Amino acid sequence: MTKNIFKKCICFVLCGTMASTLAFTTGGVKEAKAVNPIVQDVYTADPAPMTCSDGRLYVYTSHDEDETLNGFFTMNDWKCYSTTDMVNWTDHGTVLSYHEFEWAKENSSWACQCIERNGKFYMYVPINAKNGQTAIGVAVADSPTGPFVDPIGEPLIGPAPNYIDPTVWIDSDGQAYLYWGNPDLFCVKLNEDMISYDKDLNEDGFVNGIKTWNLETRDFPELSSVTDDNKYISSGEYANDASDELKDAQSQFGVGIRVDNKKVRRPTLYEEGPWFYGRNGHYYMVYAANGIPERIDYSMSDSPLGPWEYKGVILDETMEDNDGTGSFTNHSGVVDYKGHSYIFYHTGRLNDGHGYHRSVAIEEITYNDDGTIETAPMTNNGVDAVDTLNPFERVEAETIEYSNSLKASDKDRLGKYGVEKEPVADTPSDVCLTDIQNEDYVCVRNVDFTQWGAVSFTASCASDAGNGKSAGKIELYLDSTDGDCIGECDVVAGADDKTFVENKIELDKNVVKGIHDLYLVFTGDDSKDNLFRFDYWKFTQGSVPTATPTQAPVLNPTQAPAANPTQAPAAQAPVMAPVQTKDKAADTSVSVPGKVKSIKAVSKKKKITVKWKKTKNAKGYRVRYTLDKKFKKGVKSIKTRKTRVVIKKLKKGKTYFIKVDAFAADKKNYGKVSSVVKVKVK
Ligand code: FUB
Repeated sequence: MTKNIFKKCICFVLCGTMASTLAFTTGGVKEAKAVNPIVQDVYTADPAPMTCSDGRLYVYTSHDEDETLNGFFTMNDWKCYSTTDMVNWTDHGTVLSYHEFEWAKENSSWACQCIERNGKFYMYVPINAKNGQTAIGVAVADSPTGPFVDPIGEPLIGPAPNYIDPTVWIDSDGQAYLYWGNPDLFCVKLNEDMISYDKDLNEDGFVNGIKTWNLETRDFPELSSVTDDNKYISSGEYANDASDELKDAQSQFGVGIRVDNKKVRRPTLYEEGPWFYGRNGHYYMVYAANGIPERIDYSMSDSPLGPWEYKGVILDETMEDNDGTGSFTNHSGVVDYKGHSYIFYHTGRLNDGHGYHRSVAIEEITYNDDGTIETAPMTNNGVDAVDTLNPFERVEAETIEYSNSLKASDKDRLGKYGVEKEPVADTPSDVCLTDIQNEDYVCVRNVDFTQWGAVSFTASCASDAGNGKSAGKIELYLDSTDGDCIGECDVVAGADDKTFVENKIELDKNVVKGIHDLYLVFTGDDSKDNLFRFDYWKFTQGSVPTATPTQAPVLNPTQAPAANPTQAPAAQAPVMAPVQTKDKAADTSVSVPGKVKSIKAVSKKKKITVKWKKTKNAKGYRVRYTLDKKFKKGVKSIKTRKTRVVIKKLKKGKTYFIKVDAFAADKKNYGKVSSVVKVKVK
């Protein structure tokens, strides 16, 4: 990459020499990359998303160590990432480990969940107690990223066999429920302090504070000697012999063939990894189901304590059009954010991925009017952005959509970057990007430089290269590492590797404008394992003209022209329209295309071919399609320069709604949208 970079790079220097006649194209070919898995430098599993009062969406994950010991889960700590747009994730590093719990045995940091209450954050974790049995612990923090501490010095629940996978929800009346368990399902009603429960509760199915759904073979006498996996469990056959309890369990958590060592071990589909929540008056229990490989199923109820009713499959890699997981377990977390609904899960899709090297992925999901959830495909593409990234506010260097880290692909870099605690504590974020080697890069997506452009770039870095000496460079590319370089920032070392220094270069605001994916490519001494630590970066916006009646600037709807306008965190994860990427900051001087006419669509073999007439002043077209008549949910978009597209991998039997509009040469101004066509997929 280096030669390429230097050939293409047009350098801007601090003293302000500008390449005023810069020939620049913003349309570099986008590198083939997938958004799933969302973290590429470490293995992450068991995702637990949480919307936060700071407006960000956090996801807490367990962490599969690179070295798998004894051919089993090797997990020592929990990690945390956050986003405001669903595609760029800020790495907050390790936020908790089993070391925090004095009563814990090593290597047992399995699936966790965190929840906010009254300005505090409670993380529920399964850990092995010193006696080897599992237990549910709790840790509390004043911030979503910790530090988390054990407030009680003992397990919250247990130890007891198979106490894993806690999930927590605070209902609208303020009552918090904690569910957990494999293969039985348990529940406690947490006290308001979130770190205790009433152990004397002995009513409504609670015994000593715990309500249990018995879901193992041994719980049903009629299954105790069964070795014929079909006799009781295959649909229908058990019906005559099964007790009412067994029938009830199966109606709540599904009926399936569940065989382990030739014994029928699980009489229902429920396996583990419950995710409990309420939404629009319905309660949901989403869980890993159907044994190995696990898929994600769900049950619903009108009450937080059941009875549950089995509702079906949300994610299943064995279904058609799935990109697969490559992991024998699965574990999900479901959340609404900025008007969209998502399911987080894990796969083994990173380089050297497998059942003990898992990685977090996300899909968008759709709720039907009755609250049921549509089955979703598991994809490599992941989800679309729901917001842009504001480069005029400090952006943590560990905010990343994609990086060429070790595990992203076997073709990628030889080392891997990491995050580490900052050696200085006076910065808002306490981690920085580290282990940066020559030709590493990170990409951040949908960076909105606005129509007024960016005039400078600043990067805060620390290095041991020697005071005033060069530690390397950060090269900036728009839309591709193969695209044109918009600037090259020298990283100059400070007094020592703990001293962060701001390095600044000037940019041409006529070049760095609009919405782009930004690639930060690190270059320097090839022999160094860590060129520099990188704490944050930011751009400075070009001056914003004052709006007058005759000169009104065209604003995008989420962005006022005042200083650093975007991304003000809203109190409660506000509902926002999905971002139509790279079509903001419209320029009124270009010829706006007309309305797209004569749109026709036909379906064959799970594809839809859409055609329309050529439109005046159109540089290209945007085709939007969705299952939602109102175009509010699950809208996907394809851009093309032709007057025809083939939409692939659609759901057979589903009816899609499609509309097309044309964009101008500036790729920002759009003409009127065509009429909507409706097509059933064949
Ligand atoms: O990550 C360890 C275990 O694997 C979790 O506790 C289960 O939910 C499964 O994902």
